[in-house]
Amino acid sequence: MDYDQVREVDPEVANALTNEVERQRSTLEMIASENHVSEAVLEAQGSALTNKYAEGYPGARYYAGCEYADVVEQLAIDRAKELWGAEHVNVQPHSGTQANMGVYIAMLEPGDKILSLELSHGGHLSHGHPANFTGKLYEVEQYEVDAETGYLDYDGIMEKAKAFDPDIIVSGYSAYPRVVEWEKIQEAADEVDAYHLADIAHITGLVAAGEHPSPVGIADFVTGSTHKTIRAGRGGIIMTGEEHKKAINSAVFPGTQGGPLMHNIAGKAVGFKEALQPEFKEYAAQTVKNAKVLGETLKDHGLSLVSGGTDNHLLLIDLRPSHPDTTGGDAEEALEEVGIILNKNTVPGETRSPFNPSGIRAGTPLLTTRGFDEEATRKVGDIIAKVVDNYDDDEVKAEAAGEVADLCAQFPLYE
Ligand code: DSN
Repeated sequence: MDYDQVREVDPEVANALTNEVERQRSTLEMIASENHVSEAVLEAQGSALTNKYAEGYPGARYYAGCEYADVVEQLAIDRAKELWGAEHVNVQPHSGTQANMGVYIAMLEPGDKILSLELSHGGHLSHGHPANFTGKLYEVEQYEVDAETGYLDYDGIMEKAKAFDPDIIVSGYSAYPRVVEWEKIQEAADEVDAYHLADIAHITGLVAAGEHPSPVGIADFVTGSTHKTIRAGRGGIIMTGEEHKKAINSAVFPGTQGGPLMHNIAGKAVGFKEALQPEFKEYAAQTVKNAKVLGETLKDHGLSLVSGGTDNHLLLIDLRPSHPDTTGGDAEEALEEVGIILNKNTVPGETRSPFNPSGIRAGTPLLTTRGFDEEATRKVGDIIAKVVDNYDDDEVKAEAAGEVADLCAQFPLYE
């Protein structure tokens, strides 16, 4: 990855690109929503399809010259149907948020009601946060996880649904480490005659591989990101039944987007093909095993996990019980110094601010892509605990940085 042609035209950008590859190679990336896509996916995303306008859908475009765009988009759709078993798939959303927007615009009117999980309890901006279009266009009521257990409170969701009478209930989360019982949320939606949108952005790959139960066939709409655990080209996806096909397609284009990003759709098609191979199931299973081992290791070192552990690819660490004077920002910064990249995160019952909250979130999708097994992941847990314990001790951080460098060398990336 030398970016020779970019370098000839624009050395400043070329340097930033090669530095970014080097940064990813030489640090342990643990942001739960990220992944390292294959070089095949990178190549597809950098293809000449970026030049093509293809408003419309395969076989029904507004412009000429779409024959290869049609091939690529149809392959992405067919493969997605095979991966997730949905009747209808739209692969055009530019992101997970755009996918959610497609559903809201298709099914709701401004002023309609959304019931969703509160952001600091693991929800997402596009589920109704006041700073997001959802919070401005719709009336929003939010549910929370159980304060004691950190698990979703399904009875509480049912109660809120009855009291608020929403038009849509949103499930699926950004920082929830446990299995989601989709049927229970569907029961609440049925009770109040609301639609159910399951946003599986984080767990698309786990659902496709059978490592997490699927909401497809339960919820009316399933949205996702295509670059997280599924490890395909960057963007979003909407899945639904035949009955909503027309409404969803019209809401994406022309409702909320113009020309689809065909190069990204090519990256989705290639990544979906990779995810249909048997090795992907092993990858997803190992991602979950690694997350569990990471959680156990951190607990052995005295750290507290929201809900006490994980069933999926991520962990939410509440620093308050073990390190009352250390903020998520302190921990994020010290870990970045040693080459472990994760994010500060709010925790349920947050007592600080979203800008410097009380927790950190860590995921194993990227380490697992590099080939980390349980033993190597345990070492990462040891390093994280040591750095959090000694976040202002330069000697400890220098030792940790050396250990991170050794692990990066042992599990090379983009060779
Ligand atoms: N930014 C993503 C995450 O980190 O969860 C969600 O959009």
